Amino acid sequence: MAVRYELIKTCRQSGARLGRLHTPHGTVETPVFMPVGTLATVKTMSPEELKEMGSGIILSNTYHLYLRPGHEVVREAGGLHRFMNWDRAILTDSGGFQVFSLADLRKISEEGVSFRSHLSGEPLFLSPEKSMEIQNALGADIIMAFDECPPYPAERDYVKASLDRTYRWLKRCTEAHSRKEDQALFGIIQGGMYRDLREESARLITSIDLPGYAIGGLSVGEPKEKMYEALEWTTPLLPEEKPRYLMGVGSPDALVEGVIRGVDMFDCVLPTRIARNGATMTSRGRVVVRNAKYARDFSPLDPECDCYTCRNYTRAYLRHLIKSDETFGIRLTTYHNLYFLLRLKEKVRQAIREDRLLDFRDRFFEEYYGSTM
Ligand code: PRF
Ligand code: ZN
Repeated sequence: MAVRYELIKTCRQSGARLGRLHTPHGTVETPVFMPVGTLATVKTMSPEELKEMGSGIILSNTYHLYLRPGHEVVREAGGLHRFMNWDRAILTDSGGFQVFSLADLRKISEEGVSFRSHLSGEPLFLSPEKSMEIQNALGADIIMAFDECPPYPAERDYVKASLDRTYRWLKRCTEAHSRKEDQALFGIIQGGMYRDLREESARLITSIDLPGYAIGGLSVGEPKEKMYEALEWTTPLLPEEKPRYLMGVGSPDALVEGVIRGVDMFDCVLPTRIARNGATMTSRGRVVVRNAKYARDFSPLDPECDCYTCRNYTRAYLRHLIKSDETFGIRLTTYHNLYFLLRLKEKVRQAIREDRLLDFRDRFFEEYYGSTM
């Protein structure tokens, strides 16, 4: 098998899992946060910087790379790892989600999704087979099934039809996947916010033996509490010996609450996206460095952080750069935000090791959400 999950221990206080994910491009400790590199780059970060901050796996996107530069170009380059000079692990999403959030004039049928490129307007088509062809050409260590993620809220009948289709599409993905020896295909559980449908989807998807399973369709606009509830319905139905990936979720609270509910892998554009507006996550909560109150603040962004940004620059300087639209400012806030979430995951793993993740959560939330800076 291309990817193997090793469960090391579960936290006696919370039930959270500590593990290792062995991939053809190295081993990552879980729970893990995966920075998002949609267009074959984690915006403004070099691979060296990502490694320096301790990132062992990043996410990239089928939909975007299919549109530009095209998967054939990446194949000719020798695959995504060579193309972007990243020799650690990569996971690619299938396009099933992005085509619904980004493409124009989408039309869904049993065969797949026809749409127009949001870049050129060109008519295109994605299906389970096409997504596998593209992801096999990109060559990521983990590839995702082509699924349908219903919006929130959605009618029960629609969610039911969509989870059934996602299951039929998964079977087509397993047939079309041509690199099983070095690429691990993960199935995706849907089912919206309906408990019985979540359970049904979990049963269907896990009836197919795969190296890992993802939980999709969450963080699509529902209240946080509903997301945690849906997680509680789903993770107990997943096999213990396989990794669980919660797709597109990565706020600090969800990173901790998700782990407590049995999740091993997370990705989110949040740290890189908000960094571009000068918004940062620090040990005492959100700091929007763009704000006027930091104009003469010559203290580090986060006094408790030892990242490159916090060791060398002040809030006043960051504010000046961000306000002046200087790329270096974005690089510095991006570096810090990714470092913050990677460190958070490291602290979570240490708390699991020491059977005190619930205590850690309470302290962390008090410090992050309970006080203002
Ligand atoms: N499916 C896929 N990718 C995703 C999602 C999904 O449901 C989500 C939902 N949060 C994010 N990314 N394929
Ligand atoms: Zn920092």
